Amino acid sequence: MMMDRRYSDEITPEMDGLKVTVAGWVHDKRKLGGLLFVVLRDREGIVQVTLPKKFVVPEVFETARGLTKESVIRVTGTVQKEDKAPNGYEIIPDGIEVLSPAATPLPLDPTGKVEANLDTRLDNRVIDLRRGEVAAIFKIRDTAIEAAREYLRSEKFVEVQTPRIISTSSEGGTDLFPVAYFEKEAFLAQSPQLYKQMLMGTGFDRVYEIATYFRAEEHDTIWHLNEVTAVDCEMAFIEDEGDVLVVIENLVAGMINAVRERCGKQLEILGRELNEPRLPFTRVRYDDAVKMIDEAGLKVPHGEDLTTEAEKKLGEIMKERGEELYFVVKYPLRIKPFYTMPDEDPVYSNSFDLEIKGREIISGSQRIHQYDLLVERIKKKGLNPDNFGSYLEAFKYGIPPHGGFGLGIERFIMTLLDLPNVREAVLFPRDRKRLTP
Ligand code: AMO
Repeated sequence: MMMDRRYSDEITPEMDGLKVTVAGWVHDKRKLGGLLFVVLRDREGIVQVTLPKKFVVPEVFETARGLTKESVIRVTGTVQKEDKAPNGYEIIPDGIEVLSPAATPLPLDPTGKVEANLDTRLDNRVIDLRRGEVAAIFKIRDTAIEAAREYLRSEKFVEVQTPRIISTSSEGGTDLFPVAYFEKEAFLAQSPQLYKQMLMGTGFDRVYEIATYFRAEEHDTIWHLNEVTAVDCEMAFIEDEGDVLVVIENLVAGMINAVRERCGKQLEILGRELNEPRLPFTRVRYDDAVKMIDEAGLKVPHGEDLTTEAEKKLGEIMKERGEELYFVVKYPLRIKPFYTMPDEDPVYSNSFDLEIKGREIISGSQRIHQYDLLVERIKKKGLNPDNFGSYLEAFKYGIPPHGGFGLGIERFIMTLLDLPNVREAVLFPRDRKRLTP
């Protein structure tokens, strides 16, 4: 049977005299004259357990005295109104049970009083995640994903799961992790790209996946991960990429507003305030973006992808105009993946990125749905159409005009909360050097 226990925030001073059970970690222990205080921490906050030596059973007092910090305990006792205690109450115990003792010394101080660098924190992530500020990030992440699902469902998107083991690159390029798959060549999926497009030929005309992208990029930056979580969408029967932009605006605004409304406590812990997003988001053409960055004194080669530095500069320019969220649209076709639909002027493409404060969070486009053009573009990119057999096959038998995008959750959370490193937004990050924990 599950323990009958209450979270710290489910107990109030008005429950004075009531018997309760709480369970959690020993956050702190203090002695003051004939009093022993054990501060217990659970998911929702802290509870003060007060032991006046004279009034508690000697064994209970001895158990409390012997507790090491971060041990897991269960306490049963009586609620007592106490203005000086956190939340206005304390618990006078008549039983303390050690469910799991913690060894000493601790590899990391979970109260955060002793500062530790990110590497040490990630090495000891289980203990690091006990800290309120760290846990708050993941509650917010959970809420953002929950809101994404709510919005997409309300717009009739169907949640799907596509293969994580694939036989060919979906994004072009060589950033693939090989997998030993019997006698065949296989890789971890860079994205669901080819599968979500194929699904557009099935009748499921709006799909999304909370996907994992595996990217074998050798970057070692505050901004790159080798394992990414994304909200990955595809929708059919669009006129052009403009229809996709509207879905993104509502999706992103929905995610931000849900965090604003449901995560007040977590935002307060993190000391962050979020502005309500203003719709529609401004669309800046790639050409204009390059011009603006150029005029601000940073040279960007026209026709190339925007560097991190260039994006940052554009973010500063847009911020001066009061815009934190904006699209960059109509990138040169040359720098976009083979599946991207060319613009009427084929130098450009029906592609876009969503930027938040100078950082790319989303990338997407209208896709090519014409078989011949797709084969031509694959060849033009120096890829071999034979490697795209079953994908190309789907385009022979009726596939509607479609488009979609991928939203990187970690980058979204990082920029939204102004975190200094994208790794802060992953429970157990995978990067160039890190494979454990
Ligand atoms: P793209 O490769 O631009 O597009 O990825 C989409 C979004 O995923 C996130 N992302 C990353 N986040 C952290 N570290 C990385 N190494 C990393 N790589 C990508 C970013 C990025 O905007 N198939 C297309 C999407 C589409 O067109 O539907 C794609 O994968 O937030």
